[in-house]
Amino acid sequence: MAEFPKEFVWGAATAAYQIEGGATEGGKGLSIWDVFSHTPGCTYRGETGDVACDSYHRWKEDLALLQSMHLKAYRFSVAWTRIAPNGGTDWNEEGFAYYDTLVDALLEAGIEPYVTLYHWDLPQALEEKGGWRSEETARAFASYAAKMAEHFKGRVHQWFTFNEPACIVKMGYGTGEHAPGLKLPLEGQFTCWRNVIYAHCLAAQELRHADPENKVGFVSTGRICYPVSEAKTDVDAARVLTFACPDDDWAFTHTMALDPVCLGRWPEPDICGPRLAASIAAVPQYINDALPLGKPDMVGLNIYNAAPAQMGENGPSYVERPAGYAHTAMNWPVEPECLNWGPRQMQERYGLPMFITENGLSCTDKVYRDGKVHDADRIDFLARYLEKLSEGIHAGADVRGYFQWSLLDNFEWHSGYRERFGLVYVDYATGQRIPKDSAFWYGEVAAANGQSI
Ligand code: IFM
Repeated sequence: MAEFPKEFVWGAATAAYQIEGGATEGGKGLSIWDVFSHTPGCTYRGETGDVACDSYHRWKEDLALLQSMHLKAYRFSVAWTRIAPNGGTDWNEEGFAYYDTLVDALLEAGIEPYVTLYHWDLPQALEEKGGWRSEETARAFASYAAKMAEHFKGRVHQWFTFNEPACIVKMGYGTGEHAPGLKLPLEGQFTCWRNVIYAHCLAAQELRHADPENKVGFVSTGRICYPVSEAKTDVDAARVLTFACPDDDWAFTHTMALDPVCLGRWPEPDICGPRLAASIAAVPQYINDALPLGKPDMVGLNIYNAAPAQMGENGPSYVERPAGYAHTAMNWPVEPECLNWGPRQMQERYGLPMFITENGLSCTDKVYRDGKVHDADRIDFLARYLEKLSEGIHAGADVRGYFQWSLLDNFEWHSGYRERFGLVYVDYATGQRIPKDSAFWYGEVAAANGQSI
């Protein structure tokens, strides 16, 4: 049994490059993902987002799906290159027109748009001038945010600036698994990091300036550790491991994303590795001065799993999962406690309203002989996770809403179309959408504000 606050927001999430297609239509410019996915060897089977779910043309079907699930909120991202094809201030009217139509139709249907301004598809023209290695990109992002806020004033009030700096920086500029595919040392990655944070702060100021009613959010992902027992020692151990930022594992932490924007300062040196601490100490003063501008009205948390932890003889330590532990098609562990302890730990440290901006799983979904998609694994996963989220809320975490990742099966970055995360199955050959069993189930959950779980 799960219980959620009365005004709890139930939604689903997507991102532009993963669903839209229309890669060269409507005056859109090239993004780093257009270039990266077309570079041999960079994605699974060379797959690209050129067509993806074709939502650029089929968005009405997607809207109907949201309505059929009784969802009152849709988190989607805007392709920066539709609005500013070269990343500058040559605005593209056709790009605005596409999102105008979508936003107006959502509002008409009583579905609130939660707009993410950056879900990884940097204009290639900006990458060629240094990408996130350059502060100019932060300033370009702020101009884009200002223009978006002005254009959508009165229609969009919920804005997330960035989705997951960990993936933008670590995977894009560290391991090179994501666009633009660079492999910089820690110091170079940190320059990108601080520029993303700076961009958020400048953009937050623009969004608020355009309309004081705008709510500004920032979406983080990273390591969460949960205690193996309620004992205070284990609870403390899990918290320490969640927020630690060692040199070999600092990017996938909520600390590095949320301390600067929520607390207006970087993590303390004693929880950072020495190279990271040195990079933090060298941040230019004007960036540090801008941090307080970035304080979000809502913290977005993308939470998929967590690691068990305890207080060992030598201090906080990880606990090995049992043999044969449950995992998803993508091999991510199934760990419902993440939605209980994650938000509680974030509540303690940041004390701000939160949204679960992503949660879900990939399954080996297929169309059965009866023409339906029976994804019992997804239903079981979501029920377990939502029960734990409800527990976390009752324990004091101020979580205002939940966005399922994802509305549709879509282009899963370097994994191409191999992973299916959707509530709705997409036949990529035809674009046909088939709501999975979980879509019907989630629709009932949303309609009953979680009480059907
Ligand atoms: O598909 C991604 C999304 O773009 C960002 N968060 C994680 C999802 C699943 O990998």
